[in-house]
Amino acid sequence: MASENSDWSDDGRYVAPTVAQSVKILVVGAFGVGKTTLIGSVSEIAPLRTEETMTLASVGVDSLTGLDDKATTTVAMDFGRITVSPDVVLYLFGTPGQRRFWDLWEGLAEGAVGALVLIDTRRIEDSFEVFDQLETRTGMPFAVAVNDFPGAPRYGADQLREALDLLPDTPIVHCDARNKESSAQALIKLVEHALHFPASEKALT
Ligand SMILES: Nc1nc2c(ncn2[C@@H]2O[C@H](COP(=O)(O)OP(=O)(O)O)[C@@H](O)[C@H]2O)c(=O)[nH]1
Ligand SMILES: [Mg+2]
Repeated sequence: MASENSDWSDDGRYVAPTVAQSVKILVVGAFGVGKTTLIGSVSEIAPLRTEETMTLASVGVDSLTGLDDKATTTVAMDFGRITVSPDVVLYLFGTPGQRRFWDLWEGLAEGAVGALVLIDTRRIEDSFEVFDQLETRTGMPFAVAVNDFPGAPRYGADQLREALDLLPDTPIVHCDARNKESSAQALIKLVEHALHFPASEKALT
């Protein structure tokens, strides 16, 4: 029975009855750029995380520079959900950027309308393989979200576009992955872009 305090609005367990469209989104990026943080801050359901305490074995494989308090690394993926308008719900799949997880992308990319690529300007080069993977293996539309870490160099959109070799229409937004509103805006930018992405480009995959 519909009431002001219906189950879905109370605790976020259920999708609102007005939701007509489910959109699958990937949240990708190099190690430590804030994927788990972003999904955790926007998700209206308790995010599903598959993180394990980093062992000595991964030290040296996953660069920890600038991430002194990061003690976990995502071994498989994060999952979350956000209702962005009365009729649209986004399902978020956070995917590890490290090359050794690329096979995971194959299945996760299926049916996804686009990807939000998080970057940390202190370590832009760590993102190159993620862009490479997106462009050569999935071909899906993406938007770039610069997660503004304190003390990270601030670059203009033109500088980033050049450094990352992005197409002129690829959106670049700034966000604070810890902030729900800011993270939601980045996701909305991606969805808007993905919906306008020409079908001919999608077919190039
Ligand atoms: N200052 C700041 N720290 C952040 C931000 N986003 C993430 N972090 C921290 O950076 C570290 C890496 O974030 P995490 O979400 O685990 O990265 P992931 O490997 O991409 O999932 C964690 O310690 C976060 O608390 C941010 O926007 N600002
Ligand atoms: Mg993570």
